[in-house]
Amino acid sequence: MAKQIFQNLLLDGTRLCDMTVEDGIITELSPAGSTPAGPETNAAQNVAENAAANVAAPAAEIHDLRGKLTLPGIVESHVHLDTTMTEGDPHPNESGTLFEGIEIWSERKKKLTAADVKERARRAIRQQVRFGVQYIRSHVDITDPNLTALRALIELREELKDIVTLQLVAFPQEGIESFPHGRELLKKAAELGADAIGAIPHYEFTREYSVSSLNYAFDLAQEYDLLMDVHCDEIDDEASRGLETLATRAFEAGVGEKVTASHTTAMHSYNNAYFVRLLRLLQMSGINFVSNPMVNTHLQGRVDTYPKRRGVTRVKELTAAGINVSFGQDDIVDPWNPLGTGSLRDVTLIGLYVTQMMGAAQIDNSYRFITYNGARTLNLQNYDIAPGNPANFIVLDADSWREALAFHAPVLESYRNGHLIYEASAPQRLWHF
Ligand code: 17E
Ligand code: FE2
Repeated sequence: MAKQIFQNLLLDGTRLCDMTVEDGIITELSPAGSTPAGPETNAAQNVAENAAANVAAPAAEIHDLRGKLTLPGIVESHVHLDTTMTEGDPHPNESGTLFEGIEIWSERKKKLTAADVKERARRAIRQQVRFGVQYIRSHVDITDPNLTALRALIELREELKDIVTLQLVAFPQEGIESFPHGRELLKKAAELGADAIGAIPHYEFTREYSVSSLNYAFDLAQEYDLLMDVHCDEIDDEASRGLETLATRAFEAGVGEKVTASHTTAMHSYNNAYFVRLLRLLQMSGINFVSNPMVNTHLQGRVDTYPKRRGVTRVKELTAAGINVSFGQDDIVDPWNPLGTGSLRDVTLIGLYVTQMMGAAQIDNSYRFITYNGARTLNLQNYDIAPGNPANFIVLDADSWREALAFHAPVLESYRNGHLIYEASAPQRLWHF
């Protein structure tokens, strides 16, 4: 696979391009039609013909992408691959609350083995790849004296590195200060090879623990030079204010682009006077946000009567203020989301509705929540369909993002370093009327 030419790919929803790839790296983007035409049917045959004709240019595989929408690999910026596919075990979450989910998981966690974690995570990743995902940030619960899930997913990160980029966050589900040896477990996770450090300030026993847990996690991330991604204020309590501590530490250390606040659902309930004050700090800090609109519309507002809060963070206002926000699914078939599929199209759709980002430009730009914005959250380098970058991209059965979003266009092909990692044929549909 030395040289490949991908023809007629629709970039940015507007530009029809040809793309040259050498040894898995994009070397050139040019207007469609500017690269030599080849038989559309068979790339292998084309290579053979080029070789037989002994043409001057090196033989190239030619792929016609037929003017279909091409995007860089989708970024899942927040999922839990240790808990995936455990829904109903030991029992379903009947209250639909975060807290019941944590209790159920705490039971299930006792049965973890490396083989169990890897088998379920692989199944979830296959679903994600089906929907175009190539980059995944997974939280992994490290409030387990054996760190079974983390060890297993570190192995899987290596085993699947040619298929997906897997980032692992050491996530203290049951607390840093409020769980036995929580601090030591988090440190051990950093030593074992986690990519990022997490925290859960709204779950700690006290406000003081909430602040000290964030300081401990922040210092640890600095010491090990790791990214940070905190489950931050995932509660309908307007007094939950871990975010201000996290953003202040990030601002003062000048590391905002490496720090992420996930969920921040309490921000939905903050009074506007406080929010306006906070927004200035958030802008100054440069931290990233991940919203999980599907799961948080399900989990939040559960102790409200009516009216019921939506409990999704202020995506519209943060975005308008120039702050980076990406979307995640959070859960695929586990105690917090029985119906997660791995499709970030579903998440984006719900996100647009629930945050009322339904203006024309907001809809047309919404792919950014699960592509470029996600890449920024994950601190990815070389993410884009551009010369010099790895040929990591997907082809959707649609002529525009709006069409893909509205009509749930399937992913037809997914390429990673120029290698086809997934393909599906466009469904044939017949209407008998
Ligand atoms: N754990 C947590 O604290 N919050 C969540 N949304 C999930 C797990 C899914
Ligand atoms: Fe989460």
